[in-house]
Amino acid sequence: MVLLVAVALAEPVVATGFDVPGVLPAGWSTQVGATTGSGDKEPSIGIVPEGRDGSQALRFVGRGDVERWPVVLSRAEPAALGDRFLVEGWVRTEGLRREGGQFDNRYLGMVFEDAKGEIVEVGGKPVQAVQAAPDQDWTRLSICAAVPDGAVSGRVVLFVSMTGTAWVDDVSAERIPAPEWAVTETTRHRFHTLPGGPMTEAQRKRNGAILAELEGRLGLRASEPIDYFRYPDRATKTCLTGNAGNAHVSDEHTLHSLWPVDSHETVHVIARQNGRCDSPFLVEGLAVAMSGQWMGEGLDVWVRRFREDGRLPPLSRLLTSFQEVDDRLTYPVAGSFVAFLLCRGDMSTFLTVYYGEGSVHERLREAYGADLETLEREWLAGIGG
Ligand SMILES: [Ca+2]
Repeated sequence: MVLLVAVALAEPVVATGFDVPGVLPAGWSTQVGATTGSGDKEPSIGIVPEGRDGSQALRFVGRGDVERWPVVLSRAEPAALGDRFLVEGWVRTEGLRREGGQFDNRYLGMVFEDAKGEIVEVGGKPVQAVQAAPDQDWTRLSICAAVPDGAVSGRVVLFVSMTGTAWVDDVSAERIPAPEWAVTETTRHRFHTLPGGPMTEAQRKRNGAILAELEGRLGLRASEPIDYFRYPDRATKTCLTGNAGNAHVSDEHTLHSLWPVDSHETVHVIARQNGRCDSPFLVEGLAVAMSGQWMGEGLDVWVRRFREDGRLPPLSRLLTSFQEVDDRLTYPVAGSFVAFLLCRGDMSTFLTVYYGEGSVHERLREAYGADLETLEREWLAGIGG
């Protein structure tokens, strides 16, 4: 986060210490954020001389009999898709707890609105926010909020809708311009890097070699050059892409990674350039199977361990609910099963299942002449242990 601000001059749009006694800063307002009854009793929200270093601060005092909970909002600032805002603030809390039907809101965040003033949700949530701890001394909270498609403005939002006391001071929001990526092109890649997250010449060559090797093993070619974005840290990747994972693919020629060399995502990109696979189990299984290991250990070692622990789910469940199961379990299991299929048949047989239509059960039966349960038994028998 610090790095982003350092490499690209950020433009502050909101900055207040809540230092005018008794009144909210110019442009700030309140509106009802939640109700826990039909009454109009509100929490005490005001500016008090209890800020950091003896200054004024905004204070929320909630009680069990409150039924109408206001949010505190900054004025609307223009926002456009692609913009990001770094929202920061200092928060102190004392005894925050839910009573009755209260909601667990104790956050600093940003809310975005469309041209009609309607909230534009992000990932099913109205606010991109960071929660304060229930009891904490002055702590700096920060959140990077990405402007969603359709939004034209954004506001900083502060919300406490529970019993207890919270103080907020020195709130700011900075517009973070697009970062200045350094680009190095090779025949097959465009490597994009930021200061603090470089990629050496040897690593670029290694990525090129991995691409060629994987194409050979898959029998597929990535016809388009690959845009490889390497991030210096997870906070920067999350802020810039909205995806907090170690690495991901955003379209058929673009991968984003924390690592300077990435084989797993390269498999995804090659596969995506050659068609669509509708099964996350097969997509991740193929990428893991190609590397032959998971977090430094053999795939079958993981499966044996899960079986001994009683944690190995039936494959039928992974086929339907892959994203609902812990990925520390799903990835090596899917990888091990796909590796088994690649031993049982050849790559092109597997790819008919991968790119096939209809249920995965039917595709497996057609390609391997056996149903899922039979294949699963064979696979586990081969793993032993
Ligand atoms: Ca202050």
